[in-house]
Amino acid sequence: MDMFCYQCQETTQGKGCTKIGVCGKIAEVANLQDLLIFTLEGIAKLNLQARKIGINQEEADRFIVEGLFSTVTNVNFDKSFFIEKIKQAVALRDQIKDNLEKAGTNLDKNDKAINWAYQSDADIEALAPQVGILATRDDDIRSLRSLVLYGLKGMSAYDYHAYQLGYKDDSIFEFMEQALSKLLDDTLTADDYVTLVLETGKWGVNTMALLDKANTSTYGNPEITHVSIGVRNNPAILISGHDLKDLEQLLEQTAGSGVDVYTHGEMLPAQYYPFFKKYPHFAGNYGNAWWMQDKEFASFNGPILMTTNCLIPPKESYKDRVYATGVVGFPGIKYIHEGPDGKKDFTEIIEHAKKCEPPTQIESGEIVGGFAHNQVLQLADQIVDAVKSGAIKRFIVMAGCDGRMKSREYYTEFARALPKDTVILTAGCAKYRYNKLNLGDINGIPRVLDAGQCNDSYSLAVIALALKDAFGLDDINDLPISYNIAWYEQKAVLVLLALLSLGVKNIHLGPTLPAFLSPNVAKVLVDKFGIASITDVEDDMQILLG
Ligand code: FSO
Ligand code: SF4
Repeated sequence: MDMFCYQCQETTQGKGCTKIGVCGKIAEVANLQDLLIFTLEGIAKLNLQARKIGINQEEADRFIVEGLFSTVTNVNFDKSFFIEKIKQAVALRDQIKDNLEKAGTNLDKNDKAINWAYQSDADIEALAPQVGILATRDDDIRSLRSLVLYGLKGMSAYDYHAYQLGYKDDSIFEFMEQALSKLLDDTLTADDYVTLVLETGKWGVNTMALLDKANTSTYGNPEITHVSIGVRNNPAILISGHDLKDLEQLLEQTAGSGVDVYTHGEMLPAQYYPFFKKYPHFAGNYGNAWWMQDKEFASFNGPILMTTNCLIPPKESYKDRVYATGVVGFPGIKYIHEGPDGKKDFTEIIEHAKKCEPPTQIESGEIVGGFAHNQVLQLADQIVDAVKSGAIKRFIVMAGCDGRMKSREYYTEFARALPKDTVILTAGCAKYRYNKLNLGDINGIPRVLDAGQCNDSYSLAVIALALKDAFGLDDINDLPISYNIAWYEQKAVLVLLALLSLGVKNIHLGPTLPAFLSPNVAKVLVDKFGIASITDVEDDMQILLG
């Protein structure tokens, strides 16, 4: 069976995965994800009409967000999950349709997204390969639609986390529905889609701001924190992904059990929140970025809870220790459901941990983080003085993702080669390429300032805007800040669009430009925003440091 997916940086030959994903996603799952999105586009159209007459369903908003999130790279690999989700989507869509018809709305009988039906699973599987991104024939329109769709996927992840903590903004749902419905509108021109791309970035900023508010209101403002990267001698659970609410419940339920909890990958920044410091069994961070999990999960010895991406197909040696929750899935691994009260019962994982050996030590020492906007703004005077005195010549934003490709060693070399009067601002799992290099500090300010998870790239924008004011500048691009961003999956696409919408220019993007940029769309990004791909460390040092 064929498939087509080019949504992440590691896509086959920099063009597209057509037989199986480099990530391990099989063709059937890729196609079912496309059909789920097609059906969500139908729901979006209908719910927009329902909004106009005041009968929109919040259930649909939430369903769209969860559905989109489940199709992000390395979230869910489970065919049965997608068949079930598609069936639920059709049922929900038809229910909104009924309500609209009862209210006297005339619906388009020829619109496949709102009318397709199935008798059996075979019908679903037959339609799935026909509705992917290749159904858009024009290269440039397809490219722009991809940018919007992947931006929306990133947005769904951040909105989902905010929602889990009880924070929602109906205007974000409405924007997502408008944007999704426009992906099927053949009357729109390339210019219309360029506008939509930038709007997606603007709503990306709003969504990240909402999540920032949800996180900091619930767990306090991240603060400078030294995190142990060694191990203790107790059995333990490793928690990965981005969901802080899952972490809270796990810490609460493991308290006093004799089982420690460690973070992995993108869960590391949870250590920076005051709220989580009250748990003495919150033992530290184990390992590195997502792609090293096949070795690190094996040596951890205890169970692992994946709350979001990035999951890689688990090896048999540790598969029975991997648990999924939320929108994560992989055939054959155990799943922890959320109860109707929003609570999850982690007893099974805790009992499992008690039977396991303590983690095998792979590193020792500690790393420092917690430089989100509130903490950095407390240091603002010190930072402004250091810039004025020339002690800090430049900041380099190196946020984004890490990945498997050998070419990503560039980021370690780049960080190492940066002059001693520069400071790296980071967020996301990209940090693991240089956060253990001991790059020192400048007058007490560490040379790697980690703001948090990829969504905390928002913090970096807040910091840049505050520095702009502190220096009395009119243009964010006049700051001594350069951008050398690494991307991998669709949240990074949203972060990129968010930065563009804030007017940030001359972003360097790597290790390769997205396969979904057509030559013309890439040209717009280059001409309008000065986007460039990375070259080599020496040349980029010249370009980015001037
Ligand atoms: Fe990384 Fe994966 Fe956070 Fe992504 S763990 S790659 S951009 O999911 O979301 O930074
Ligand atoms: Fe390929 Fe990336 Fe899509 Fe996986 S997510 S199938 S690696 S393009």
